[in-house]
Amino acid sequence: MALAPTATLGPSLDLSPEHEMIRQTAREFAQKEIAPIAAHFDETGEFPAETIRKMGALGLMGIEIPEEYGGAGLDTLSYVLALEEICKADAAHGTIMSVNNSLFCYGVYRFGSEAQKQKHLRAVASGKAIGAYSLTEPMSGSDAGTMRSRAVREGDVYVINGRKSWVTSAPVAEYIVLFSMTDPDRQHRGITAFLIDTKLPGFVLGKKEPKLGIRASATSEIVFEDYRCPAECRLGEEGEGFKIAMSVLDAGRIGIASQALGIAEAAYEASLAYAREREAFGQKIGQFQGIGFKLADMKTRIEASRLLIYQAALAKQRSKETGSRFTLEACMAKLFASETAMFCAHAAVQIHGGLGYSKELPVERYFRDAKITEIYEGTSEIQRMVIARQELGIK
Ligand code: COS
Repeated sequence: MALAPTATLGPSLDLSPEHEMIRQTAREFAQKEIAPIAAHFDETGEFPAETIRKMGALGLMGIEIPEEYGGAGLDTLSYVLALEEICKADAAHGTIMSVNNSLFCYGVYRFGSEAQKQKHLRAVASGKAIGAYSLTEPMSGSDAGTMRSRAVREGDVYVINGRKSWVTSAPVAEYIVLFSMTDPDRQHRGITAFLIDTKLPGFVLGKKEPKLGIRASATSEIVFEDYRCPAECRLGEEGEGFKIAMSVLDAGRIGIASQALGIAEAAYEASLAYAREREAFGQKIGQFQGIGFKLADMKTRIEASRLLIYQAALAKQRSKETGSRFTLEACMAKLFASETAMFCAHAAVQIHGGLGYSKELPVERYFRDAKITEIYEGTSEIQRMVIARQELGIK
């Protein structure tokens, strides 16, 4: 049974030669250009502008966006394959890539006007500018409908005031998809989306978020002080913001699942190699059941994550034709893959012993980077809530 024109499912998932080529191209770039510099950028917290620029030139910053809007014109499976490879080398590069592709480009392509696509999307999808997405506020995270920032219409502008937090890429972004309240009485139905130009007056960078992991991705608060957003930069209609935010997060969650898979694989491969060579008590440590069983569980969870991610990617691809939602598939992939990343990174540190705790190896970085995948773009608790609601038919 053919599931999609671009992929087939056999006993193992057989990718088309085109998809294999995309994976190989991303892998070679990631291992040659990103893996050697990952520790430095993790240590310093600098933004890796040069490698991100090269990723843009390779088409990795707008993979699914049609070429006429500056993207690479590829499918969702291509996106998850490429992202997984980038994250295997460095999850922080993957965060920047994922936000650009899923949280910015996908939303503007799906909900933007032709003029917005020409202006905002083309620049970001081609990698010439960085895009960001801003939903969270200091007092509104999982309960995203309760935001306090306000956008008030005055003639042909919206005057925006308020503080948003945890905005990935905010310090380097040229454009941000912002969600703000236009009609507080209508609660989540009073939220509206805007395309923010960070060069305009009234946009102020707030404190940098001091993070445990993915340290090379720039994350900060942003503050709006009487920012005047032209009405033509409203994304969608007034009051449609919450649905836009949620639909875009469905896409984003597939990206985070792919990021988690990349981290899990990196942790697993390092562990496998170490278990084959390190000796204790007169034998390779992989021969001890305590290590072998860990490797078996890691491998099994990784392959199960991969299948959930590919299923979600195919569902998203189908949605481009049918308009159907892929919320369930995206949440299941993110939930399982992120918990797999944490499981594998935790096991990898343990298998490596003292070396796993040392900055001389990347294993401790995988451990720090893995944790965020269980938190951002919806915590594991939120994923379980959404999956349960979908299954129960509550929403
Ligand atoms: N796609 C389209 N529409 C969606 C949707 C989706 N994935 N999820 C919800 N909606 C719609 C619902 O259909 C409902 O529509 P109506 O207004 O017509 O009834 C509306 O949005 C509100 O949905 P719901 O009642 O489920 O909202 P809740 O306030 O209960 O919250 C959760 C829903 C918890 C799922 C949502 O707030 C969420 O995902 N929170 C996590 C936010 C997050 O991931 N933050 C991280 C930001 S990025 S770092």
